Amino acid sequence: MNTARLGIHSRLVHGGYHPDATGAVNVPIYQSSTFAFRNAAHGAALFAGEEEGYIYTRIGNPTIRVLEDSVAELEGGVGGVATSSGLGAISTLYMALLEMGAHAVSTASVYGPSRGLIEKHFSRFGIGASFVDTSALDNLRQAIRPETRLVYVETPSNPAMQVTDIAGAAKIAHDHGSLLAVDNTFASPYLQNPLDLGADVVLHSVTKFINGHADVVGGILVATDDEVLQRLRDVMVHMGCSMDPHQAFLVLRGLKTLGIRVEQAQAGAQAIARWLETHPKIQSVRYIGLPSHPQHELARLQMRGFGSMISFEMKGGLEAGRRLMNHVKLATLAVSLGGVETLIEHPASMTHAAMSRKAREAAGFADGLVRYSVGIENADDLIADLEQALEAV
Ligand code: LCS
Repeated sequence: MNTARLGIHSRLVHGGYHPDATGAVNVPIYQSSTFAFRNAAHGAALFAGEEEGYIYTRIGNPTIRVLEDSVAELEGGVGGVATSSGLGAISTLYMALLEMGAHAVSTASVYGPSRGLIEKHFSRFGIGASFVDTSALDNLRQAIRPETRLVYVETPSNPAMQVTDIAGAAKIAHDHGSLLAVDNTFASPYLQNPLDLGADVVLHSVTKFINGHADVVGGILVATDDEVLQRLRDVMVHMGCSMDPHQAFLVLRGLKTLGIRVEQAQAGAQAIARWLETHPKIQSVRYIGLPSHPQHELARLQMRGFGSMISFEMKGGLEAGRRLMNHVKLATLAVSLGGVETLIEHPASMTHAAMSRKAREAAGFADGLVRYSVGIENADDLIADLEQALEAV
């Protein structure tokens, strides 16, 4: 059944798979590393490349393929490549699109290791990168060089919550012969479809909203062009960062409820952000659903909702933030985000600790910034939890 014309919740439930010959309502976990070729004993002498089919799970697997097709359909791409982690997707992207001497321009406030991967590792192979605040397109325009091959944007960004104009970034990239890739992890395909706005590749850490249950690490890339998709798959297969069938099964289970989870979590986030903004111990709140957010209008234009990630700064800076994190009870002090449970963390000492303070400040977040990933608990309970923790600060 073609689900393309159905509503988003129907597409989330039915996209990519329909009961097979056994009638199994959910895709079976094809937990097999290798797949038999049909040989003469089975009536046909067909070997690799002579017929369509699965060969080896690192190259492709029926359970993983359903996840790839489902996310590709949701993102409006020609196909997907699932990976063992979000970083696996990002390293596949860099490796596929950059060569010695090439240059990338990236959002400064990306997930720390997405930046470290280029600065620490790809730089050893003669690949350069500039990290700029892409929420102002002029910065991106100025950072482009003749050898720029990739513009890499994370929007909304982690943890500064900056929003980049995807259509504008696509135009700048394309005018300079570069491709645009967007890390859509914070928005999820439920809220934002970068390929529809002109991006060439979209990627996710499916560890976050797409899976949504904090029990799987995984990633996925989706492209608009068959040739780019083949390059991505070829690199993934050679680097060996393939997903596992059981991992894919769990992500598919989470994907079905993406819409209702995001709706519940973002309603909570809106209420919590508004409440935080009025609290005397809070210096500033960055939630893209608040009119005070500098890119609130842009987010309204390119997204279908504002999501459930909030960053805020305490009046007492780092120490006050530490005390807050020590006193929350319902929210869990942990890295990661996008799950059904609310998580709180301190980027400067946790997710973005490898960046220098100078780089963090240039990326738009100070050491006192606290990141709060709203889950699907009752907003009243989360507010009460924050209230008692703030009293202890
Ligand atoms: N992209 C974004 C926007 C992320 O937030 C993360 C992980 C990744 C990519 C990498 O994905 P992974 O390999 O972990 O599946 N972000 C994390 C965070 O903020 N806390 O812990 C992980």
